[in-house]
Amino acid sequence: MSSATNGEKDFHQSSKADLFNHPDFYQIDDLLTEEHKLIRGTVRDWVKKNISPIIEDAAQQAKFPHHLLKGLGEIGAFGPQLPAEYGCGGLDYISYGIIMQELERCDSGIRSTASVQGSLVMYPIFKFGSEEQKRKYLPKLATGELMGCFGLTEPDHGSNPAGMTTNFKDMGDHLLLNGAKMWISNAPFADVAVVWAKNEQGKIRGVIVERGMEGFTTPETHNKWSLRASATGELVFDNVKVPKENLLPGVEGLKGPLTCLNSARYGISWGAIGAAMDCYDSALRYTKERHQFGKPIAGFQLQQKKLAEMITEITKAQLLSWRLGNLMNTGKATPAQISMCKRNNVDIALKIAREARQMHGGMGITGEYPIMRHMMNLESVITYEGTHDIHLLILGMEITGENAFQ
Ligand code: TGC
Ligand code: FAD
Repeated sequence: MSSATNGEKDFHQSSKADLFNHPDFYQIDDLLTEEHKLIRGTVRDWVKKNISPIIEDAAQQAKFPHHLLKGLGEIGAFGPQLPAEYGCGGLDYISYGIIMQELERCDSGIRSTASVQGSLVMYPIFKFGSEEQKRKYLPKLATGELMGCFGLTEPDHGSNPAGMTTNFKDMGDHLLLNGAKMWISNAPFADVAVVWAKNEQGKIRGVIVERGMEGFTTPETHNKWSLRASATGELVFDNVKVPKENLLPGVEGLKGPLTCLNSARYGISWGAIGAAMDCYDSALRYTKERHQFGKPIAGFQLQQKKLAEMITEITKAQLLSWRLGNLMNTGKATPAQISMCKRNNVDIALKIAREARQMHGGMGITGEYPIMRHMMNLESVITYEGTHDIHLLILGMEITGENAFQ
């Protein structure tokens, strides 16, 4: 079971109300169903009540708020896009996106936990697992009774996972796993890890490793300036004996983990809009309230330019993600379309966070406002799940047919 330790009492409850209201400049709500809006309202209310009051303190203390996991499971944040027959949400991809948006509106680290659980742990078990594996793990992962992590990146293989050296040997009655993964979200407390490793033929396969298996450790990565409310760690495998039934039977090769990343990257495209909206919403309120030179700073053209450009970029990002969600729902979305959306939306969110930071003046560097936390979080979001430049190269290859990676 999870090594969860931090409870609600470990965090200072802020008395400041979360006043967030989402901008909808192009009436994009008209493109959503009543169910989508209901889901958004439910998640937003839960986030305002449970996460907003403690998130700043969690980030300042660099502690993951474990006590939120049960509630996240209850609101359907874990695997909402997977079928109800395995205890999951049975919702469409737009609903999944909306949930990621509402979580990241508060903090990218909390969205990260949910993305990893739903798209990188539950999805591969659903898509590539045996019926026994699905029945054993998915219902408990959906409620948060079990938490998972996804091990692809290694110390020497980040953007180029094909070069991984983590490997396993078939020992007859079990697999013997050796190697190490780095930068793994949820690793320090995960009960299960979906790990990608090479077999003796050099083919990449997925294996489910459980906490408690001898030789398996998950040291935490400390001193991050980003995603401080998310737990990151390593996965170290020293002659770990993994039962053969823990091998994911349904896939071989790099397309296994990359297929999972399609789902997670899509969710991040919505999540980043959430962070951008929160920065915009806060900047709009602040510039109307803050007076300098005898009037609200919102009355100065330079501030209006920033706000007008922010809402324009948010609106374009909303339309990209909405359209991509519909393509995901019909199984038509391509990896390059997903790259465009993840890359664009995280980029605009980071730029909006930087502008909003300036608009809050000195207050923008404090924990009184969420801006600096979003800004620092987004520095990870623009790097993980494929860096900004890797997504550009994926797009470049799609439109030219030429591979510029190597
Ligand atoms: P390449 O030769 O192009 O492809 C190998 C095989 O994979 C297939 N493929 C895909 N399949 C599904 N979806 C995709 N998006 C796919 N992209 C490629 C491809 O068709 C081929 O299949 P087959 O049958 O021919 O074998 O592979 P490559 O080695 O040249 O690499 C391509 C590249 C650079 C784009 C890829 O390696 C890449 O995306 N690198 C970035 C690595 C990355 O994104 N890592 C993320 C780690 S997980 C993480 O960051 C989680 S953070 C979570 C959080 O906290 O929210
Ligand atoms: P590198 O690959 O070394 O890249 C360094 C720089 O070189 C980048 O700017 C990159 O764009 C550039 N570059 C690389 N190749 C090329 C090229 N061909 N052409 C031009 N430029 C290039 N991984 C997981 O598996 N699971 C997780 O849960 C997970 N969570 C994470 C959480 C956090 C907080 C962070 C920071 C990372 C996480 N990652 C996770 C790892 C993440 O996916 C990698 O950091 C990312 O893929 C980049 O790899 P790297 O850090 O090794 O950078």
